[in-house]
Amino acid sequence: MKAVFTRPQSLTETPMHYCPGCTHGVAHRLVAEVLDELGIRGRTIGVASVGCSVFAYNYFNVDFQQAAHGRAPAVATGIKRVLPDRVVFTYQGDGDLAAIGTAEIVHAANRGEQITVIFINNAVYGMTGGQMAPTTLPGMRTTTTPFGRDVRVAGHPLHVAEMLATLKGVAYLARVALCGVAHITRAKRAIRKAFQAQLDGKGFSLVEVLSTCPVTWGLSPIEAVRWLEANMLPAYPLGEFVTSEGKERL
Ligand SMILES: Cc1ncc(C[n+]2csc(CCOP(=O)(O)OP(=O)(O)O)c2C)c(N)n1
Ligand code: SF4
Repeated sequence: MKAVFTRPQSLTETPMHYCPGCTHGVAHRLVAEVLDELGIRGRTIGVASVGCSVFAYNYFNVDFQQAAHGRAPAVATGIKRVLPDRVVFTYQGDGDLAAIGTAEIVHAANRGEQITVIFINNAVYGMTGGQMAPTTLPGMRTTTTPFGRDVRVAGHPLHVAEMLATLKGVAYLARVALCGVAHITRAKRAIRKAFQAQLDGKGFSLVEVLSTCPVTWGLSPIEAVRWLEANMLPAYPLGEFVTSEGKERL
């Protein structure tokens, strides 16, 4: 019988703990498929952040290091500098990367560290109950903005991809979304290019992945995907912001 669906070698058989409909699992699978296809599983080291993806080390079948909240790019920098022949990536949520770890990500990108960052933007702090994150949309209700995010009080959403795209150390940078097959296919292509940039020694690479958090958004999995399409896509334009070839289509 022809196998049409198999588990990537770069994922363990551990059942994931994510809530139904959460796209963390989709993002994990895309990263794992890319590691398999590039043939780099045996020399890849992941760095897990704090947040819902804290247990990523249980799911990826590669060596993993846990970092304190926001510090994953600094830990990844150390690993890569000591072991330059390894492929090093971080997997971070928006609370982790864009709030507590803002300094780490900016400086790692600016230094052009040869690491790859998978940045999950689900517009909230998922693990701790759905508080406002830097990426929360204006007017969006969260547990700390129960009447909707008021930008006069809470500031404007942070556009991480656009912000980091201005830095010279960045070799590849894209924003993708996990809503629908076409978007997921493009997301995988971007993740592959990000790892390839590291393999080619070109510098820092990052893929911002617009993701769902159905539980803290208070929506069903399908409603959450539609909400992402209707609200996050207009606020966070997709595409490649930095490539070695200049701007191009995914
Ligand atoms: C230094 C530090 N500050 C705060 C926390 C509490 N904390 C754990 S997870 C989390 C939110 C993570 O949210 P995000 O990074 O958006 O990831 P998600 O859970 O949405 O995937 C917070 C604030 C912590 N563990 N360590
Ligand atoms: S709380 Fe949100 S981000 Fe965390 S596992 Fe559940 S759906 Fe996913």
